[in-house]
Amino acid sequence: MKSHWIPREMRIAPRLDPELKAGPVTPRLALLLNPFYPKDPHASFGKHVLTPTLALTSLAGATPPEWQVRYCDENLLQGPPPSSPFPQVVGITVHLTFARRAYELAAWYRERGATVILGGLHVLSCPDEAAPHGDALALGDGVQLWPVILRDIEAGTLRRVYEADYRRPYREDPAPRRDVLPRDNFLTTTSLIATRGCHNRCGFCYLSTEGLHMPYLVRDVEQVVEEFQADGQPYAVFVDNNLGSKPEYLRRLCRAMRPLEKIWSAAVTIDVTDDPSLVREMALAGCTGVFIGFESLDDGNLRDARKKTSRTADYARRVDILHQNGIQVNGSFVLGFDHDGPDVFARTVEWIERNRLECATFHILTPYPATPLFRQMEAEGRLLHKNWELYDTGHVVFRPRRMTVEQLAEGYAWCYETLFSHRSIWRRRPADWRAVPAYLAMSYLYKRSNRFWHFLIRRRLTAAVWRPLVEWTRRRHLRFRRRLAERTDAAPMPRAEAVLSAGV
Ligand code: B12
Ligand code: SF4
Repeated sequence: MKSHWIPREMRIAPRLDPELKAGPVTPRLALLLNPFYPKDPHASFGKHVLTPTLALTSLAGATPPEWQVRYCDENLLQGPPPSSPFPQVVGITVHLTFARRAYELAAWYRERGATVILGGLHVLSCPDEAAPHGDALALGDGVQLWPVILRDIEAGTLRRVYEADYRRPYREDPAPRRDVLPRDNFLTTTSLIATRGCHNRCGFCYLSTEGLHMPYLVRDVEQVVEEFQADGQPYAVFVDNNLGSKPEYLRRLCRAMRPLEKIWSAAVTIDVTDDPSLVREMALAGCTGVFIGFESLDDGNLRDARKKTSRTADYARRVDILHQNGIQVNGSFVLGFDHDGPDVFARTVEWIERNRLECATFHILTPYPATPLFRQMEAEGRLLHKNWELYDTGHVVFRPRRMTVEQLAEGYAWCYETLFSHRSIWRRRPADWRAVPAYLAMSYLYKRSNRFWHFLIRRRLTAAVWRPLVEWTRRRHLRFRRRLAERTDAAPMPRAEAVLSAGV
């Protein structure tokens, strides 16, 4: 297996100085922290600065006005998190892959006098594990809990556990505060969210976590448009699990976004193509790319996962509908399901190339704690360990049914190597030659330039270098949209020359 370049600071979290004596606690100062996680050298480093998580900006938006808020994302490679002025409260978002780091940070801040609140997906899945590491846990929707927690801290009545479900009307949430973000460090700061939940409940997805009740809720389209406009960026990434669960809502959202003349990408399921007129509306509203969880090209795997989707034999036709509307397809594929044998890797890559997917991400099947898949694997004695750091979809953490652990690990690496090779990039070039230069620029800049990404991230040059490219894309996309709007016939459009990709 080829070894990949990865600098130390992308593998190992910054050192927390055990000797450091922090200054006095600053009352009503809250620090919001996104902990470090090791990067997968097979994939693009660019995805980590594509767009920020909305967890912390949403908490910032829900913070009472008498509190000051600071934001820190350790993955921006700017060294250890801040300690001067020293915060009264530290809120840490915890996912399973960076739970250990979150606990280290929590201990470090608590030793120096801060009150530490832990929240996020992993705290909900494993509250007993998280409990000793924080002064309080937030289980569920932090937008409701965070202001209550801060008020209890002020009143000296902090409880150990706070719980909120996701049933409150979504429109009642305050807008996330994106002004707390370091704007230079991200390709775009406009992570948007319009919907919550998903009409599916796949057994491997975190949405099927025990105790997580997340009905499909939508925000008012006007709120979403206002946030998009207010952040002043030309490009937004929707971080919704599935923006297309309610097609009629998506249509309304598209119509409301169209006059903004901006571009965006989003995750949807392939059934968004059930109605090609909806795909056209997406393109006319500025959609340049979609992230689609195809998961598998085997119907048996999808059935086992309880994913309600079209037959895999129909995927190719549906990808074409997106392409005809100038929408790039970033396909997500999960490897290691029970019907997958050692031939799955070559078959998947061959399919991606044949259908000219502009981008794809691969994930080794990973049983997230408290999901049906986890319980099944545990009951069958197939889990190799519970070292959450390796539950990052880049490592094999269970015994596959139809191949060995080594075959799965090597096959995963092979898929990325093959897909990022010059040969594969060239094979997947758009059919319309006018779209080829922009496609090649995107492919080489995004996927084959990890040294360059490292340089940009460290020097905080991500926005400076990418913004002109994004603006160039937006202008080209506006021309494409005009041509698309003028066409009344059903003849295929030449592909749009998009340069960006959801990549989430
Ligand atoms: C944006 C995003 C990213 C971004 C940024 C991630 C980051 N942490 O910096 C990028 C592209 C870098 C990324 C990378 C990855 N991601 Co990601 N990502 C997302 C995505 C699409 C949106 C996150 C978001 O903004 N959600 C909206 C916020 C508002 O929801 P939330 O985080 O749950 O926060 C709410 C509550 O949990 C709570 N809360 C959260 N934190 C805190 C803290 C406190 C103090 C309090 C009070 C409350 C609280 O309040 C919030 C408001 O209700 C989610 C899917 C999703 N829609 O959530 C996946 C998701 C989080 N990613 C996931 C994964 C697996 C990854 C990767 C490992 C994938 C890969 N193989 O590369 C990588 C690497 C990250 C890692 N090693 O952990 C999984 C995590 C699964 C799990 N059980 O942990 C998710 C859920 C996707 C999925 N369907 O599987 N990701
Ligand atoms: S379709 Fe995607 S977001 Fe929806 S439940 Fe399945 S994996 Fe999760």
